[in-house]
Amino acid sequence: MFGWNGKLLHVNLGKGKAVADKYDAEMAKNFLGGRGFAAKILWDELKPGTDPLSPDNKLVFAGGPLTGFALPSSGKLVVASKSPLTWGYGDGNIGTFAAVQMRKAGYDAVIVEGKAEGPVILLLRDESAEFFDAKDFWGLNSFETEKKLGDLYGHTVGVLCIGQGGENLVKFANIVSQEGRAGGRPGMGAVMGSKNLKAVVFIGSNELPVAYPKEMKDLGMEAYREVLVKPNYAFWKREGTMSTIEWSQENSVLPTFNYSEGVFSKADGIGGFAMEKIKVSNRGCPQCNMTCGNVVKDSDRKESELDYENVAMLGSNIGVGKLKQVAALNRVADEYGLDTISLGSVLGFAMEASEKGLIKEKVPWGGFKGSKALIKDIAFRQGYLGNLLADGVYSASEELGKGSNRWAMHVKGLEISAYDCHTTPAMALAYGTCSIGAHHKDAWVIAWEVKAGRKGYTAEKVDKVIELQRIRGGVFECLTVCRLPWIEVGLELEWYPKFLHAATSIELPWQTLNVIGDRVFNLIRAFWIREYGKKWSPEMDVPPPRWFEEPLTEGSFKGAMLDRTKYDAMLQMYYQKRGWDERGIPRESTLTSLGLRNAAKELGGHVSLAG
Ligand code: PTT
Ligand code: SF4
Repeated sequence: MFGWNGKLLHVNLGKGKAVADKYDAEMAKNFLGGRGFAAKILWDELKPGTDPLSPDNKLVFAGGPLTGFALPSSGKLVVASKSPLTWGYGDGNIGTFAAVQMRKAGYDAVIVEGKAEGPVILLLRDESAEFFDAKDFWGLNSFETEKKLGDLYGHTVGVLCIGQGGENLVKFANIVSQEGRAGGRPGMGAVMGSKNLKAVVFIGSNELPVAYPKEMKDLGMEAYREVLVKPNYAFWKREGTMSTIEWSQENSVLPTFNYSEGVFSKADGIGGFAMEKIKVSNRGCPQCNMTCGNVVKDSDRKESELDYENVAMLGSNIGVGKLKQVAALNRVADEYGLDTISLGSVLGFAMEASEKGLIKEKVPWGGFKGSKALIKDIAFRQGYLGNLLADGVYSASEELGKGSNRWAMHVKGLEISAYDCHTTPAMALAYGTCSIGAHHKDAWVIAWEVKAGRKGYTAEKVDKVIELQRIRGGVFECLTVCRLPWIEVGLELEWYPKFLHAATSIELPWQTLNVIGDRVFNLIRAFWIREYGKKWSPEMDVPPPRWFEEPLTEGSFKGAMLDRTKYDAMLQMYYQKRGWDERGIPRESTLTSLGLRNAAKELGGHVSLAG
């Protein structure tokens, strides 16, 4: 095989053993890598009903056939597991040297299972796997952990680690790398913590197997050049994702006060232009010439790397209007290894609960010091409120009751990323049907919808959501390369089959890639249904009641909200186009036509499948 290493590594922490397995070309061609491999491995190897925080759960690190080559933005890694937050499929995509080093060590994926007796660090150096006592590391934050490991092994090795959030099993703890890259929103850091795994260090020294080395070199150089000459490149380097704050504010979709509004009176203070004034440098993922991490000095004079989602969720959504303070909250989230989106959501939920008198703790909107203290309580599961919020917003609303589920902002248990959807039905559908719960990664349809017109609940919108789910949630997640060169500066999609051909010698036109996207999407859907069985319902694909019941009270869309009857009709249209029945369960014929006959058989043992 070219492009792929053809090898997976199974690591059992309980036994202190690592075993390499070969996989066949069929798996490579059918699932590509990254999310595709993770979904296939978790489907095949995980027993339904497994407790996500038990030793039986598996944590997958997976690259794709382009990962690590000198191609635009190819230093990404999928981290996946059964999620402790949602009890469904969970994953994230992290830019890290670990991606490159893992592939150079000879593996396309590493699967970690079992639980070490005490804190452990896993060192994967080419073919060897070593397990180190991590007692001296346990309790360190993610920055301290990386620094200490860097001092030991060099600062260019690949490190994935957890902070105290993961150690204390906060259900939205994520995995951190390179001081500010973070991935695995649905609690992949907690899964790592439950296994007593503080960090994984990857060191690889092999050449990646490439089918056509010269073609690969030339294409890479050409594509990097192409990125540099795109008209939006210079502005992207200045602001990265941060200009989305101004865009969201202008279009009334900036999550504000726990998603009750779409505009924030202090948005100017936290936007891209405000960020430019305090920016000190750019950081980025390996193999990337778009380096979009905006580093600023926060109010504690520490460095903090800002992105749109971090700033909207820890800014407007909780009423904080000073960027340096937002940056300080973002920095502690990175140190503890907590997902900033879920964190901003649970903080907003607590502020609203406090305002409504549902909890005795005082948590005022916009309170910076209080928020910082509460984040620490969450990371260490301290006190009633810290512990309550550490389980995520769904769980907190179940515990509090009193109608708080109407404004607990999640889908399937995963907190919603930073777009208010009172006025955007297609984006609401994208959240409703995303394969990990409410995330924008599969279909960031809102930019298109705002231009195309927000009002309708149309077939065209359903088609657009599916098209984006194929490309973004399917192909980019399986190739495991960053999608931003395409979305943000316009590197044409036609480059990717060419990259694949140079790496693997296989011709996979977009039509075939889209089928792979659908295969993976359906397998992940099957995973959710297998887990939930008879408890599965289309309600799980519906965003929270707030957007259907409480109209916006400010901005140019004052009075607007979603229509539940129309949303339900659009959801049924979506199911039909996907080849799913009215419950949202893939039909047997759909799974079979995607080459998932065995999955259909297995799923049929859990729920009845329509033909
Ligand atoms: C992603 C989610 C996002 S999406 C952001 S900001 W974004 C938040 N970043 C966090 C952070 O930082 N620290 C923290 N403690 N928690 C955070 N949670 C949030 O996580 C990220 C970039 C971004 S920045 C985006 S959109 C794109 N995402 C990609 C993707 O999903 N797939 C892909 N093929 N390419 C992508 N490119 C872009 O990557 P999750 P990163 Mg991320 C500080 O992790 O779980 O996927 O959730 O990984 O290396 O930081 O790159 O406006
Ligand atoms: Fe990483 Fe940004 Fe480059 Fe994507 S564009 S690879 S997120 S630095």
